[in-house]
Amino acid sequence: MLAFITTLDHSEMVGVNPEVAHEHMVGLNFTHHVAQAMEAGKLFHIDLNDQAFGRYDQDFRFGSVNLKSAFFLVKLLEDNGYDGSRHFDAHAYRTSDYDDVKAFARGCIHTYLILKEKVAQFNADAEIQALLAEINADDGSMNPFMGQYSAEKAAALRAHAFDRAALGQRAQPYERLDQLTIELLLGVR
Ligand SMILES: [Mn+2]
Repeated sequence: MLAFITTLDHSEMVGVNPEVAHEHMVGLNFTHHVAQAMEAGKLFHIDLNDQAFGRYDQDFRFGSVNLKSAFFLVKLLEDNGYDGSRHFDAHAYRTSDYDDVKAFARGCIHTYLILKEKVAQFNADAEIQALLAEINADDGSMNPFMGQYSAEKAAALRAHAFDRAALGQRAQPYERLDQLTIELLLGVR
């Protein structure tokens, strides 16, 4: 859709409205796709709900299935100053009565706000931030290849000799980072 929009006569009028459930149905990473839409300046709206991977279009209460995915989605939106609607395209269980439907709606919003607080906690956690700094350490050697595409850059990248053994030696402590994230979400951190 992002590529298609660029072909329209009035592409500035058109953006996307991605939905958590639609991408989890087919096993995709929703957070990555929302990030791509944000980078393109095309995140015009968002449909927050939840969904088991590979099932029908369930439209469950936000955060009710995959808390970690919901957390990183809220983190993406909040860290990058998304100022559009937080829209919950979800519905309560068929068994819900009127009061339970209201509890469902409150639950969507409450979970979003709890995760927003967890994002602030994640960003202020010294141990988590130290792991991120280690993982994202950058010696600048790839800088010449960054930015806009050019044939020269592509050719230089192709000719670049990567030291596979040295790259493999670099610490990538994602297990430690993920466990701390889980402990934070479980409320024991
Ligand atoms: Mn849906």
